[in-house]
Amino acid sequence: MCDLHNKSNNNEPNTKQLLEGLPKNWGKWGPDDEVGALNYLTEAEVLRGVAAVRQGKTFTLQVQIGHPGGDPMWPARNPSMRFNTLDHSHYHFGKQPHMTGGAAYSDDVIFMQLQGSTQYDALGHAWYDNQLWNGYDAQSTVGGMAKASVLAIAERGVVGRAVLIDMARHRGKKCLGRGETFNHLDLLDAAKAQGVTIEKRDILIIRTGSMGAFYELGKTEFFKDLMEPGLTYSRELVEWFHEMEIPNLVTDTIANEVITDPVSGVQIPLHCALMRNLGIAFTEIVLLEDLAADCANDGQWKFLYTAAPLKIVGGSGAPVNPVVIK
Ligand code: UVW
Repeated sequence: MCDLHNKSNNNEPNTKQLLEGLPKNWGKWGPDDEVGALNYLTEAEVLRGVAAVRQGKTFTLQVQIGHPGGDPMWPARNPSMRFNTLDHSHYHFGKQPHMTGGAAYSDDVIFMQLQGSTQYDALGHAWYDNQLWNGYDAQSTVGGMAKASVLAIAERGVVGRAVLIDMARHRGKKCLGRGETFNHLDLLDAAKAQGVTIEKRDILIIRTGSMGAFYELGKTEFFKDLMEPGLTYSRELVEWFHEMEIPNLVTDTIANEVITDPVSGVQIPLHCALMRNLGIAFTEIVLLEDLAADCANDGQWKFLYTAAPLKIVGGSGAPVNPVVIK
């Protein structure tokens, strides 16, 4: 796990060695930067996104928190729990707060993992070698993220031109298979087949069909020996993301990558190479079924993307409901 426990075990493959010599954007936007590659989304990029709007159709990409079918998330995390603290039952038993005039209202609370739904990861969410994005000390994560928390992304917001690459549809599948991988060359092939160009500074949205499968299969079947499909690590892929100045990677999977690199055995190498080293924002667990079906129907795979996670002080991630405008 990305040296999360700072152990050096000589028998294990090593993230630091794997990523040695690959590009880093540390310092590029100053010593205090906490939003990384989102800095690429300048005013000109926002206008490029606006220029991609053609029809006025809108789509929201968040999965439902507390859906009766369950909350899709990393299996080690716990599902959300929402409770009413005030509803008609309180009025029925005379336990309600008094409101002059007779108006009534309901209240509730939720307990959830901040990464337990569609979410932005903070840039400091994953690290190795005791350093986070921009070189911040891993000590700064203790008790809440003092550096590179999700708050910085939330305060900034994310607006730009996005391109959807439908890898599942490109491979003639409803959903990619268990552990099925693809790389940047596959993305380029799929883009060509879709008739769209991935341009420099595009927000990259990738559909594998995985979230659709969660609701179709049900959570028990979905989580059985879970091995997500996804992007797979290579040095060329990391260099491509760097050269393309991709600000934000958005996918319908839990981890935005195959969790274990099939070649080296290193786990979550793209969290380390793209998020920690290049400062690329990660948005995970989006639901793309409606958007992808619409794009396949009208052939418009590029559009304006807007999102802002919740402003959680010290958060390593936060829920978000991105909105796409075609
Ligand atoms: C981990 O990588 C541990 O989590 P996530 O997929 O939510 O970023």
